[in-house]
Amino acid sequence: MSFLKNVDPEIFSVINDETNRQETTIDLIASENYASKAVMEATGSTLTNKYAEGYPGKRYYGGCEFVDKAEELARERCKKLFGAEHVNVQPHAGSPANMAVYYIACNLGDTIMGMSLAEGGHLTHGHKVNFSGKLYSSVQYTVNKETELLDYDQIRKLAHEYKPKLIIAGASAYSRAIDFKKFSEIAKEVNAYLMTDIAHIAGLVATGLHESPVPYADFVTSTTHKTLRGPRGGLIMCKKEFAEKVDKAIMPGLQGGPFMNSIAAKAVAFHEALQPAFKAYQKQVIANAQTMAKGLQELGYRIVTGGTDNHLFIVDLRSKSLNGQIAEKALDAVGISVSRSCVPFDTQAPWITSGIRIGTPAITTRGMKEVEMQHIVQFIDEAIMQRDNTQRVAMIKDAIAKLCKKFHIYG
Ligand code: DSN
Repeated sequence: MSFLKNVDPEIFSVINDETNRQETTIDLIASENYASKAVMEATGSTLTNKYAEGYPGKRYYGGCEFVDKAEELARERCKKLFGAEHVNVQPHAGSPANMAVYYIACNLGDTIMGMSLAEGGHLTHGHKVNFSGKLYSSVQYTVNKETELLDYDQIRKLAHEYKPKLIIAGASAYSRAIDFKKFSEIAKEVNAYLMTDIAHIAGLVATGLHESPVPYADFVTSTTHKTLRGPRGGLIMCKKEFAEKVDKAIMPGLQGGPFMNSIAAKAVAFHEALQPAFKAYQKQVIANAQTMAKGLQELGYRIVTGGTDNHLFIVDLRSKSLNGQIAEKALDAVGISVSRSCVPFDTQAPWITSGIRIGTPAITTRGMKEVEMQHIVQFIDEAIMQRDNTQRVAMIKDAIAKLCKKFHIYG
């Protein structure tokens, strides 16, 4: 980055510091990953200079012949990866992808039904502080109080009671498989559209390690930077019958010029995800999450739902008389990043929470396997329980930095 170093030493220094932070600490934030250097080269390419409002072959600007190819490659590769009939790769993020679907499926004020944020859903699935809860009448389903699993009987009952125009299936803090077929049956019963948001599990879905919603849902949205390990961004997949509506909802409905550099980087990520190594990676992501969840359970931590089928799990810190905020801070102090998380029916404020969410996509990209998971479990436990012992905290931090040195983020 010699140009950046000369032109803007302050930002150069910030980026260096952040790279160093990523290299020397353990990232257990379930929604993060390390995009490949190839993805980053595409993101930082000349395609950032190009305006291309419209779609391949029909742009409102000249000089689009090469970016057209990039977008066509991204669309075709994504279709192949997920077996989708139509794909729009222009959403800047998951939120506008979801917004575009609501825009198509509903009129303002219509009822939508999604999973509540506190029980593992997402802000854009109808939370009252988000556009989705302000512009639409939002009904929220939760999980079963006993099992902490999605309760399809409750979802069916709510759907029949409120008759939503759109049902949203998908989560950002749910560690078990989602039955998309069952969701589609419920949606059909009440004549609702079904949107599935697979942002978290996209990599698992792409490799067949989680049931695909593509055959069942009218719309499937995702981000591209979580388990899918691409650049930051979003996408929408849909049945052919909705193709034109989806494209129009994104442009001109919600967005202007697409980020062609990001679209090229998405194409690179889809290409990488189509390789056999990507399936092996996703299998290891799950194996690592299961190893960590079991290890923490053996140390007396309660894991929400009792374990995990995917890349993440939630630790209920009430089992150690602690809260999420304290644990997040204690882990930060030794160089482990997690995000605090509500547990189902949490009585703590969302800023405090009773849990932490732990995910393995990033550390698995570094090449860590079961044996490292066992070490990390020990580090987590000690960092939390010995958080007031300054000497011990420094020793754990040092041990973590040593572990990180063996697993470079760009090896
Ligand atoms: N905020 C992201 C997460 O951490 O799960 C989802 O958008």
